[in-house]
Amino acid sequence: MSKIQEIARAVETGKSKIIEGLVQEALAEGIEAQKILNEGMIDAMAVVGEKFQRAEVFVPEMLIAARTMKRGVEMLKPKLGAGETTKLGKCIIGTVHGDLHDIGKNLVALMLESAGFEVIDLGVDVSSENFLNTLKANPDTRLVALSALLTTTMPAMKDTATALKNSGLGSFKLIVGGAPISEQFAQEVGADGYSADAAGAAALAKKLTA
Ligand code: B1M
Repeated sequence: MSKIQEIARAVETGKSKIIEGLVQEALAEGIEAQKILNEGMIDAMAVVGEKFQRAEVFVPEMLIAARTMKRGVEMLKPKLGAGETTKLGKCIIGTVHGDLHDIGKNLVALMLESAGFEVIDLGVDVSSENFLNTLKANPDTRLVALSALLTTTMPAMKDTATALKNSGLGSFKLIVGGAPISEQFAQEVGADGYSADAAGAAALAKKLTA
């Protein structure tokens, strides 16, 4: 079994105690951090999702897999962040109301930070009011980034996007993303941009705020 396969297996089966060692070994073998993330971890989470759909695993197993991935990502962080020194301004990010998924959002935050944004991460289950209040307190915000992982929280994303766009606060760009989100939905909610993944979100954010 390759190191990447071992990492994927550890994420899938929630072996959080061994993940750090495996990631360290993979890095020592010269495997790129992005490859470890994509093929070892993100793909493994997709497998967990498929198993959940087939009722082969349940919420506790998804949670343990998520914890394992988070520990693994912590090890990759220094390698994933390009450490750009350009200052691109403030960015507010959060997962919308009703939604507790944060791994993808955290990756987007990490990429934005390494692209040069000062990231204000509001966490998960973030209400429109919380986004608006944070924007009020930070009128120099250049970017607001919304994440949603559930089809059932897409309406909350729409509500938040509408509230932000109608607030008349600041002159920020709005980007959205997450597994159920599409370019078309992004346009429907009045976002300035959509990206399918974290690296794309950072590139898009840089372009929109340039
Ligand atoms: Co949940 N869950 N979950 N879950 N979970 C999904 C999303 C699901 C697809 C699983 C499935 O059925 N196949 C399904 C949603 C179905 C749907 O809505 N169509 C689902 C469900 C149903 C649920 C519950 C309702 C289960 C229940 O209770 N019965 C429940 C809801 C809780 C809630 O939020 N209110 C629930 C709970 C959980 C846990 C808490 C146990 C856990 C999350 C832990 C955590 O995040 N801290 C969890 C997990 C782990 C998953 C899966 C297995 C993995 C998600 C993940 O972290 N992926 C997921 C299955 C799947 O995704 N295939 C699933 C890895 C991560 C890197 O990818 O987050 O997609 P992702 O991020 C990507 C892109 O989407 C993008 O960039 C990242 C990659 O670079 N991206 C952005 C994300 N945000 C972006 C923002 C951007 C741009 C790009 O711009 C701003």
